[in-house]
Amino acid sequence: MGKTIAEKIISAHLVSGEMITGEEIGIRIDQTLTQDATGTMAYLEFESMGIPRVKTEKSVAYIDHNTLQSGFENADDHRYIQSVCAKHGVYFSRPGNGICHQVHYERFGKPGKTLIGSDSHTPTGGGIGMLAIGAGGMDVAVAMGGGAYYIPMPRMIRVNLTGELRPNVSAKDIILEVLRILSVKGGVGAIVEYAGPGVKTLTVPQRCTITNMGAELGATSSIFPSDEMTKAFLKAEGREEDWTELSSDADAEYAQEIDINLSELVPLAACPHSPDNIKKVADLEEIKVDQVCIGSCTNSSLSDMLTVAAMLKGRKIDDSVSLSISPGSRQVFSMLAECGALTDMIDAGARVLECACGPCIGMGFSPNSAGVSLRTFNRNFLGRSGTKDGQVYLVSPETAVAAALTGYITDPMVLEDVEPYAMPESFRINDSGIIAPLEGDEAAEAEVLKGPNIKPFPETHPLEDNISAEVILKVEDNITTDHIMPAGAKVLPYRSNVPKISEFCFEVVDPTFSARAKAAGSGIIVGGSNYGQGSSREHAALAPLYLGIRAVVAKSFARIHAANLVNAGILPLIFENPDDYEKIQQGSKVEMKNVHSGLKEDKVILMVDGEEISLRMELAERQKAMLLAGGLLKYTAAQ
Ligand code: MIC
Ligand code: SF4
Repeated sequence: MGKTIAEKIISAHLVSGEMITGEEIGIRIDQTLTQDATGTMAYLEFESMGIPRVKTEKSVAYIDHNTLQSGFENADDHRYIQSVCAKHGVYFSRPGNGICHQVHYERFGKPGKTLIGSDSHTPTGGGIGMLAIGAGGMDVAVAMGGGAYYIPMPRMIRVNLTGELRPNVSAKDIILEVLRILSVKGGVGAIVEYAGPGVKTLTVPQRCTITNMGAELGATSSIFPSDEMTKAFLKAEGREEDWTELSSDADAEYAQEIDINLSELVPLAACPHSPDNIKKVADLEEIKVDQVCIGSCTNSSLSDMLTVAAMLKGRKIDDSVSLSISPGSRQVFSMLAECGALTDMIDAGARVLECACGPCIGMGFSPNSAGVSLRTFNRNFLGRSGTKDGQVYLVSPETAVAAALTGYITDPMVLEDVEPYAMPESFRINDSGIIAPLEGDEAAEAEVLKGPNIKPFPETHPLEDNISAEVILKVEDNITTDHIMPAGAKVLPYRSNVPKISEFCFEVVDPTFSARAKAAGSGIIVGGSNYGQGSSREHAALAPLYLGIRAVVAKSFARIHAANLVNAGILPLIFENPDDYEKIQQGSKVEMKNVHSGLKEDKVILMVDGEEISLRMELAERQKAMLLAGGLLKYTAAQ
């Protein structure tokens, strides 16, 4: 039988398991990336393994999230990451050099290679034909140490693209259409491959917009073939030698297929507060807009920025709208400056921000009260913008500019056509924002600098045989890691300080959660389906761990979060019968006996108010051993 692109890469990197859908496989990892908000933990975890130098082909640390330095905390964390990277063989991308995913595909990504990153949008790299997967910081630490990365073998979804996008319709509209069809749960356990004649009409940056936001499908990854378009991109980046051709076999088999005719697509928007709440932009035109933000790892490439500049050129944004533009990388920024496009943006009234995540992670630029914000980003979860009642719509750069100019949500197809972007023959290459690690004695003698904000990893516990606990919180379907562990300018500086950041755990859902959990000493959380979707932040497991959470019982889990729970030694359990969700209330006292023997049968009985509820486990043998050892770090140390 023929293979899909992902199956080819997996089979070339397989170190354990069989490629049977749902079975755990271990794959060798060629490259890793971290960003600063998850990176401090990942490097503390790497240091605790006592391995002098990373064993990957390339590992890169980016500083792009916590770039607002309103106290010593973020600056201390940046200095720690820089020093630990210099010592242990990791390339360091300085603050201001750009957003990790954008810089990584520009400067480091290679078709056919495996990449894991401590950020859920790592699959962006699938746009150049990498198998790129988001993971928890601990998994990245283990991969840097040469360990394999474990996932359930994904099923394969194929999206057949035909036709060609019309003017002012964008790659963003393609992924919004996929989200409309599949929803935020539709990609769980899957790799989404893009195929068909429409593929060759899409440039690498357009492909990366699509693979980036594939994270919102819950997918393990998304991938495009590596073809002439990929070759031209790598050549323009001065890296033609990194190109290899990659495509699926004609007789490869897929679990599901979707057809999208690009010629029929129209501008779309993801309405508040979920990336799959999709409507046609043309149907939203009465809505007044307060703020427009252009950028993020989804839409900050040179092509996106040149489109934006062309639409703004010689015009002025509406007086009622505040517009921010964050170019994705120093390369993009400097090329905008060089060709004058930056001037067009500034003259039109944009506030040009640093090349960083910025407003996407609530680092400034929060909208006004109940403000409508159109963003070219990938997530619009409740409260993520920093304004709890902010109304965030996710749109293409074209739709974003149309709103900035008119003050209302406006279909860009009614505006003048934007000239299609032609990729330059060569990009401006200046890697001065990337610092290579030290070598030899210099590395061995180098000091690692830790500020007072960096606190040790919280204590994990071997799984108890009898768990008796209170239900501290009961939540609904689609709870995101932004609900569990909010980000934003106020909270992010404590990413290296779990005791402190735990005070904010579930703040948007129930501000009393943290204090109640701590007082109870031992608790469980009850969730609905797709619990833990979104960000890869392992703090969404570490904070509950610190607050005494022993298990999470849900209808279903998102992949990265479920893995993070196990890594932290917290037991994820699934209702055998989803209707039993109704039988457990917040505040109930529950008991689970003989959990250890339950591990062997993948099930356990939970007693609540004299009733028995059957729970099942979806755990690989390795994960069971990890839980018994008290999490991934203790398990790895014991090996
Ligand atoms: C996000 O987009 O939610 C983040 C912030 O990049 C996270 C990582 C984090 O929380 O630090 C992600 O996507 O994994
Ligand atoms: Fe940064 Fe936003 Fe991308 Fe996350 S989604 S990496 S916060 S730009």
